[in-house]
Amino acid sequence: MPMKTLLTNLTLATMTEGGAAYGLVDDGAVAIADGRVVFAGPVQDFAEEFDEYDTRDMKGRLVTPALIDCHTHLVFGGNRAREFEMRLEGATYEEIARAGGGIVSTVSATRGLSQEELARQTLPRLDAMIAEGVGTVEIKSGYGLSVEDELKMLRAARELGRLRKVRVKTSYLAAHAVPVEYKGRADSYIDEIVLPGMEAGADEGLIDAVDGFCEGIAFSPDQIALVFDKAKALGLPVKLHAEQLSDLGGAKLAAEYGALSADHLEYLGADGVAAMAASGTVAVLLPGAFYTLREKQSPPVQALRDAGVPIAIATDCNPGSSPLASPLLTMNMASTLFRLTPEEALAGLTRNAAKALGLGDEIGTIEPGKRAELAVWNVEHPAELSYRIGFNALHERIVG
Ligand code: DI6
Ligand code: FE
Repeated sequence: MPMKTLLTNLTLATMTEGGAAYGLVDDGAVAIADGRVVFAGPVQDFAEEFDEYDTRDMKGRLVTPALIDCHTHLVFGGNRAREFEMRLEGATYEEIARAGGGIVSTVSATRGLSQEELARQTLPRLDAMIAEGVGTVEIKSGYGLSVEDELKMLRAARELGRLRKVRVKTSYLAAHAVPVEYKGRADSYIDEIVLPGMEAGADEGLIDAVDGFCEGIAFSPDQIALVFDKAKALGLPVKLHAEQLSDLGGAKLAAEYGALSADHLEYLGADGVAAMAASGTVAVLLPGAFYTLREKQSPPVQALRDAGVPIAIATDCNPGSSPLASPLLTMNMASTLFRLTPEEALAGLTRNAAKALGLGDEIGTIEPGKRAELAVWNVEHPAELSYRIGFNALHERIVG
C-alpha cells in the first residue's frame, strides 16, 4: 500500500471511549500515513488535500479496529477429542485432570513435536483467526512444562508472528500444571523449572508477560506469588488465570501485583472486583471455556461494570476447555451467555483487549497516533458482528 492512504465511503466504528456508541461515524473516512492513523472521523472534517492521498472507496462497508485475541493457548500438539467424549459420558474436567488426562496429556503431545512442527500445526488455527479480522494474538506457553519445551513453545509462537502478518504477544505460562515427573512436588517444580525457565526466556527476549493458573488443580496463591515475584524482578508484566473453577483470591493477588489482566473469573467475589478496579486490571472473560465445560456460574459482569473494570473477551483457544478459534463466535457467546452488549463484546476484542496486553496506546481503537490495523466488514451495523452465529462477514484486513 502507498505511504499515504485515505479510506472513504465507509461506516466507522472507532471504538473510542466516551462519545457515540461504538464511536460510530456514518459517512466516515480514515487517513493513514506511514502505518499510523492520522485522521478518523466524518469525511467532511478531513482538512488535508485529498490528492496527496491514494484514495480508496470502501463502498459503504463497516470499518472497525482489527480484532485482538488477548488470551489463547494457540500453540499445542495433538487434540483432546477423546476427552470430549469422556466428558459427554459423564466425567468432569477436574476428574479427567486428576486422572492424568487434561493439560498433562497435551503436554506429552507437545513435547513430542519440534519447534517447526509445532508452528506448522498451529498455522490453521492462526489462519482461522486472521480470516475473521484478527491483527494481534496473544499466545501462551504452558504445555511444555520443562525449560526447553516451554522455550520451544515460545519460539514457535514468535515464528508464527514472522510467518503471518499478525502481531504475536507471548505469555510464559509454565505455572499451568504440574508435570508427571514432579507429581506431588509442585514447589520443586516452581523452583527448578518455572523460575529458571522464566529467566532463560527473558534473556532470549521470548516473554512479553508472565501468566499462571491459580486453582485447586493447579497452583495456590502462595505459589503464584513466587512466580510473580520473579516476574517483577525481571521487569515483566503479569496476568493470571483466576477464579475459573473456585474462588482462591487469585484476582486479588494479581491486582496486588498490578497485573495487566485477570482471566476467566466465573467465581470472582466482591473483594476481587474491588481490587481489580483499584489496580486497573482488565477482566478477560472467556465464554468458550464456560460453554465447553457447561459451567453454570457466570462471571459477575454487572459488578465489574459497576466498578468500572474494563472487560475484554477472548477465545482461550486451547485443546481442552475451549477448542474455539473464532473471535466472532466468541462475541456472540459473550452476548448470549454473559449478556454483554454487542458494543461491550466488540470493545472486548478491541480497546480492552489492547489494554489487557499493555498495548492500549498502540492499537484497539481507530484514532490519530494509533497503528493502522483495521478490519473491514460487509455489514451495516457493528451489532451484526455479535448477532450472527457461524457467519464470517470479513471483507479484508488492512494492517500497516
Ligand atoms: N484454564 C483453561 O481453561 C485452560 N488452561 C487454564 O488454565 C485449559 C487448558 C487445557 O485444558 O488444556
Ligand atoms: Fe486459558
